[in-house]
Amino acid sequence: MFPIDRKLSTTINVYNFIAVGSAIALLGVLGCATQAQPESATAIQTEETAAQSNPPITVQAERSDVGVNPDFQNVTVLENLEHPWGLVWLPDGSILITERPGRVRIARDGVLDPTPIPGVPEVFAENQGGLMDIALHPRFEENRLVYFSYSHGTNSANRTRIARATFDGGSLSNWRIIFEVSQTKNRGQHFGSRLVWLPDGTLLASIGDGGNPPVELEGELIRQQAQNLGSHLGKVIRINDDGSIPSDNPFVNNAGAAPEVWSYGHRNIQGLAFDPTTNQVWATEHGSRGGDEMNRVEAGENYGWPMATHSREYSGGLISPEQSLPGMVDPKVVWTPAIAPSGLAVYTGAPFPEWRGDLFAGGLVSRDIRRLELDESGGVVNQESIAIGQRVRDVRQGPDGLLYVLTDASNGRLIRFEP
Ligand SMILES: [Ca+2]
Repeated sequence: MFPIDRKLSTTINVYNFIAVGSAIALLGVLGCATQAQPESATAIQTEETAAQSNPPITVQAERSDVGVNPDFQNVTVLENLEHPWGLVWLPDGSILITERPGRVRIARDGVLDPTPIPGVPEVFAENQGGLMDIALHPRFEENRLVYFSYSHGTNSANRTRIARATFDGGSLSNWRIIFEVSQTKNRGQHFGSRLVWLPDGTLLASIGDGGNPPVELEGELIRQQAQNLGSHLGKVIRINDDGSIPSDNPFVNNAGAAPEVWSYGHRNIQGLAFDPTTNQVWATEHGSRGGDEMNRVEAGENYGWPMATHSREYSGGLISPEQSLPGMVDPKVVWTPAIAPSGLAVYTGAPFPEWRGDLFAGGLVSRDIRRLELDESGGVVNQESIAIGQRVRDVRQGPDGLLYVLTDASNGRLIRFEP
């Protein structure tokens, strides 16, 4: 697309230049434009072919020393948050923040209330587990419903749950589980989980594959469940706001499939975002040793794990000899070494017009944010590291159009980027 855009732009500039000139000159310009068409058509074909055959962008993660762009500054908005995981803004500008040990905090007028919001049940808060994401119902102002993802159970039998509760401004009540993974597993790994609303009022949630070897389920490594359509593990699921099943989910007519499944073949998605401009869903996914991914996620598709992956066992051995397989969707970005992605935002705000349409992916291990520029076909064409210096758990755009970052620490912070 770009070559023809440039040519049109050039033609228009020439036209402006000769606007006061003769009709003969104008005809000459139009003639040039006509003659240019075959060349442009070839250029488009080449561009599209290249886009289809392009391997995913692979970058080195040792770039966290890249300096912060001088066009903005980082401001610490809140601190003393214990392993914060997700956040939302209420209509009055207050911020609700989840802490992984199982608390919901509120900041009003920029001041963190020292008392957690009452009404949160006990969660399984070990290792990667605990209270994770938070999302407001799209009609929160009418129904006051807040949604949570969290791990529940014990070290020997646990699972990811999604619940909703009513928030009256001071406490949560009517906590109701609207979804839980059908199988329990052991240990504290790979729960997911992010929550994202689609414009049709359905809710997407990412569910992890259950854990690394040697964790097993039903006599095989639990990660194999990511390819089992009958399991919720290693999936993005889609449910209605009350937990019921949307009738147009991709596998509702497949007798062996869990009807909530929307996409599969995922390892552990902790970044999930909807782009309202392009109507596309993006997800960042942890690999084990290298092979972290960013995928454009679509209904019914298989994203490969653990059959096709750039990732290796933590011991260094192969997980699969295949990095790509027919019928499985390749990632748009692969990060080796791993950045450990968590939190993903599509920027649409006004304060940073040059960032509009870009994706911002947080990195726990890389301690930075990756700004990813997309082309018109949704391909990633450029990547920039914005150093944060702390583990990044979540990235969000605020109602003010500014970018906000949660850092993962026992004294975690909320940071804001300002022009
Ligand atoms: Ca994959």
